[in-house]
Order: sequence, then C-alpha cells, then structure tokens
Amino acid sequence: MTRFTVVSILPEIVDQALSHGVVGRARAAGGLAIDFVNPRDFTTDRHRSVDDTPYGGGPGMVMKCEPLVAAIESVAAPVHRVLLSPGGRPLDQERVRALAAHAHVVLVCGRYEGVDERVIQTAIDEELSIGDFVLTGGELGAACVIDAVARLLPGVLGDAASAEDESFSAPLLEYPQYTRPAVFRELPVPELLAGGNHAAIRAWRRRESLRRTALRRPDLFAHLRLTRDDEKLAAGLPELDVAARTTVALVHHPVLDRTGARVTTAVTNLDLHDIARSAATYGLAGYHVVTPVESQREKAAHIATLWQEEQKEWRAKALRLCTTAASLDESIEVLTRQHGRPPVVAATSADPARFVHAARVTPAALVRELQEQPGVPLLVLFGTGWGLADAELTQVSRIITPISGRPAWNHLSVRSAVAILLDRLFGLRDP
Ligand code: 58G
Repeated sequence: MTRFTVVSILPEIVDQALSHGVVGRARAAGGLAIDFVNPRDFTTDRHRSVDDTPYGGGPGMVMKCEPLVAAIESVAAPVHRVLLSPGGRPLDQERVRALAAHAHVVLVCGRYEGVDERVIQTAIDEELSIGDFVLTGGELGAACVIDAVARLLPGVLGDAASAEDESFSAPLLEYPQYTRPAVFRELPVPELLAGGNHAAIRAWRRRESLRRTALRRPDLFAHLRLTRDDEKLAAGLPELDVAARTTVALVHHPVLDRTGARVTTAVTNLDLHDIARSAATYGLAGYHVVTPVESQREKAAHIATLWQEEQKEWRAKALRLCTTAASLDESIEVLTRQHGRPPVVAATSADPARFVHAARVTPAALVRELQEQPGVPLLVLFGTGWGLADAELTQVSRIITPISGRPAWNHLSVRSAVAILLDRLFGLRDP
C-alpha cells in the first residue's frame, strides 16, 4: 500500500480535494492512506509563526526552516520527501508510476513566496512541479500527485485495465469517446463505433490517437517508436506529412550578385547533389532547379539522370527528386498540376525585411499551418548567389525567419542553408 503524508499549514485543501469519488472511496476502504502534519504545531514562539521576511529584501514572506524541517522530520523513516515547487522537475506519468512504487511519500507544501533554501538542502529528496504556472501554495499540486498515483493502485479503479490502456500510459493522447445519443445537435457518432467490428474499432481509435498526438503534441509524436501497424495507420494521415508535399526550389534567377545587381547564376554540380540528398533525407516530394537558361537546365537534367543510372540505389533515389523549371511560375504550375491545387510559396532570405508583402513565419509555424491544410503543397525557395533578387516576388506569401548564428557574419552556402532549414522544418528532435 502507498501512504502519503502531507506537510501543510492548510491541510483541509488537500483533505477536501481527495475526499470524493474514486479516491475518496479508496481512502475509506483502506487502499490508500493520507495523513497530515502541520508545521504550525512545530513552532515554539508565542505567535506560532511559520514565515519570516526574506534576507536581502523583496516582497512577501518566506517559510522558516525550523518548524518546516521539524514537521518533515517528525515522519518516521524510510520516506521519500517531495517538495511541490514551480522550479521542480516536471511531473509526468513516468514519475507518477515511480512514486506509486514507494511505500511512503511525504509531500511538502510551501506557501507565501517560497521556502528557505536550507529546508530543501536538509530535508527534501526531490522537487516536483505539476506544470509551468505558479500557485498560492503547493497543496493543489500535492492533491494532483496523490490523485494521479491513487488511480494506479490496485483496486482503486473499477476496471483494472482502464489505468493501462490510455493517454500517457502509452505515450499517445486519448482517442475521442462517444456515448448516447447517436446524434447530438446534428453531430453524429462515427458510424464505425456503432458497428460490432472490434478489430476495426481498435484500428480507428489507434489512428485517432496517432492523429491527435501528431497534431497537438508534435514533441511526443517525434519520439514515438511506432510499430509496423502504427506506421501503416499513420501513413493513412497524409495531412500530417507536410514533408511529403514539400518541394525545395533552388533559384538561379532572379538573384543578386555581390554588387547587388540582378543576375543569373550557374548551376553547380555540388548544389545539385547535396540538395538532392538533403531533400531525400527529410522525405520531400521534389527538388526544382530553376533557371531560364536552357543549356543550364539541360546540364542539370543530364547530371541528375546520369546518377540515376548508377549502381548506388540511395543516390539514384535522391537524384530522382530533381527536376528543372525555367521560372518560378513554371515551378508553381508543375506543383499545381501534381497536387491538384496551388502551393503555399515560402522564401528564405538572410534579409527578410526586404519582403514587405510576405508574412514572417518560423519554421514550426509554417509546418503547423500546412498540417491544417491537408493536401496543400509547399514550395520553399532558396536563392543562389547573394539571394533572391525580387523581394516583391508576388508569388511569395511567407518569408521564413532567417537562419542565424551568434556572430553578425552570415554567409552560409545555399547547400548548408537548405540542410539546416529542412532540419528545422522536419527534423526529429531530442527531448
Ligand atoms: C516561487 C513561487 C517559488 C508548486 C512560489 C516557490 C507550488 C506551483 C507549483 C513558491 C507552487 C507547481 C510558494 C507557493 C511554492 C512556493 C508554492 N506553485 N507548478 N507554489 O507545481
């Protein structure tokens, strides 16, 4: 059995919060024990004070060491001592499971502006936060912790399975649930749920969980190890796969030269290869080499086909993404034909202020925007030379916040800029 001791000057808050429903019944039945220790009972002065003014000045009061530490130390070992604090480790379901494995947990609740740091140094094993917000005291945090742990204890939830098969236990968000009536304000329950095909219902629910997680919590989704079956279900969610409808265009005209003149640059072998390989690495739909010079387009097409005939399948796969266009308009036309609708055109620039007609977006905001427009293709422009010349390119509706390092010096090669931006748009991240 798990036992909690709550150290608080307002124990009623926690006691009340945990006296109802499933958790209240578990306490009454003896499956969960919660007791309280009040630091005020450990004061020695006439006013029974638990707080004092902060050293160094500043607003409010700080909880004093002696009564708080005495209260914590009045609980017999062995115990795991937790302070609820906005600066603590963020609580998640994994931590909840770990706490449920302890026989006795002491939850320490601060009030006022905080607790004397030496309380933490001498009497606390772990600081936990229930989220990035500040409460007037740790009590509601403690109630959250106990509630989350309680529902994992054997016998607390009616159906033992229901604690397992859900939300954060498998790190997916919950699928939508429905109960009667079959139609509410013209909104019907999905037909499939009313049929008796349990395998189909399971697959539908899993797919909705995957969809929700990908849309609402891309941070969780990026770190999922999907099973083969999950991959198949997620492949049925093309609205989420923005990379698969993204094309990068390497624009050779109109671009600037070092003097600021409007010029056409030459196609380079190196750009052709490296950008094709980046495009394939991030799962893009295509790579357009844009130049009005016919002989340059022929050169690009020649290089690309040459490598496609090569033995190495990975290289051929990358170069197959590469096609040519005479102008930005032709590139847009091709995508409109391929996807059945015109692309959102985003440009990159080291100097976005020049693009007065385009909205500035971060890479993440652009991906989110496209996720909400299923099937709409995305075209991302990169200028060669000293960058795209016509800042008034009317086709461009989005300008992506520029890549920037610490120093003002900013002369990335276009190949590097493509790779970095693709990673910011579509790369998987560490936690
Ligand atoms: C700054 C402000 C530091 C837990 C207040 C310490 C406790 C939020 C959480 C405090 C809490 C959380 C005083 C009141 C802690 C103390 C307490 N606020 N996010 N407030 O888990």
